Amino acid sequence: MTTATVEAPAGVPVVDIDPFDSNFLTSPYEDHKRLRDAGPVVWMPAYGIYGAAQHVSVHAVLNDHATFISGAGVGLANFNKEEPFRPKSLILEADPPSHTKARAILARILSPKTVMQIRARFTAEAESLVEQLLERQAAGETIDAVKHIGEAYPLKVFPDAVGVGNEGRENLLLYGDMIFNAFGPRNERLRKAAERVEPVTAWIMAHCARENLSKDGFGEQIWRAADAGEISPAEAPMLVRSFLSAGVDTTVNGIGNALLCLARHPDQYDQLHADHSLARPAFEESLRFESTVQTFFRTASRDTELMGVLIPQDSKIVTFLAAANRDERQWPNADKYDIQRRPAGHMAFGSGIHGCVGQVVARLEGEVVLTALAKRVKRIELLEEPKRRLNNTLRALASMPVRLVPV
Ligand code: OVM
Repeated sequence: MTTATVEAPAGVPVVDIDPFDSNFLTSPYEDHKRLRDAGPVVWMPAYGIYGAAQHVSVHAVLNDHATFISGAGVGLANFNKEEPFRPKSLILEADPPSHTKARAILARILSPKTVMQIRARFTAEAESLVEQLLERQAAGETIDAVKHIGEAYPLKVFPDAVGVGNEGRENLLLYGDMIFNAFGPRNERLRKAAERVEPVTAWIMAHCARENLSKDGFGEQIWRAADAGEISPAEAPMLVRSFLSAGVDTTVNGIGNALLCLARHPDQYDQLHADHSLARPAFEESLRFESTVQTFFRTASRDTELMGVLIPQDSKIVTFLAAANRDERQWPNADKYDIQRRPAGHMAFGSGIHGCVGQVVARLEGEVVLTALAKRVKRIELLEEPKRRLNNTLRALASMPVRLVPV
């Protein structure tokens, strides 16, 4: 579905691509190149929005948070003109000064010190998962790298860390699919995901309540910030909601995409298998090569100029994080998956004041899963072509039957 075409502003390269079309979402990389090559800032008549796909322009937008604000929504919808899909996130869809306060609390909870405390548990869970999967495979079961690793691992460790009980955790995947679709247009994909919006949202909000969170998790720490008067008791469940919104479907697909990269590039897996210290750089390169969050939007808070293009106040601009991560102006052999690369400055976690606040936990999950596999598995063989789960924002997978060849 495309909205009415708004007239193209003079002097801006026009790219007539629908970035929420199924073909685009299935294989975006050639269209990403078209977007980059048209210029640092383009006009997209399909939605009447500006677009940035080069590394330099994505970086410029995300690092000027006063001009390119988040409070009017980080999806296609302009919250100054239309009702948000759900009550706004206190961190994602907020600007300073209120953003600063929410960010400080989440950053303290998701700190490197926290990672030191959870590391042993996260490692043990990854090792026992791989062990268990090898046993099930030996007993004749087919392993699905999406369901049994990409989904199973984050659905175990992250809700455990937040302090959410075991019952109904599949709601976290349904909710993630819904909210990441909701950053795009109100197309068929969103309508389908939103069919179950009421029970799923009710489950999520129930698990933001203090009495449903364990005493030793990240969720309870939010409530303690409310006790201390840093936030109001009404704000606490909304910040817990951010954990449950941003912490699962992202790492699920970050891990899934990494496993697909490694299965498709056996020479790269060989290197990881030979040197487990490559787990972290391999995860990082996978994030660059197949960025989980493909796009985020900003809204111009005033008339401005971006790399020679005039952008009127209230315009929406989409930043193609995944295209920036394949920009040949930034990365030598950008389309080569190379786990030795160390792609510092990639945009998969965003950039600037809204850069992923959970990235230390995401990296921990990726690292320990890849390390556990590298130790026990000498090759990941694809048994069938993996199936995609198309989402307006996420590069997501539905299934990936594999054989894990044990050492
Ligand atoms: C939030 C939220 C939701 C989705 C994504 C995200 C990637 C944050 O509710 O704060 O960050």
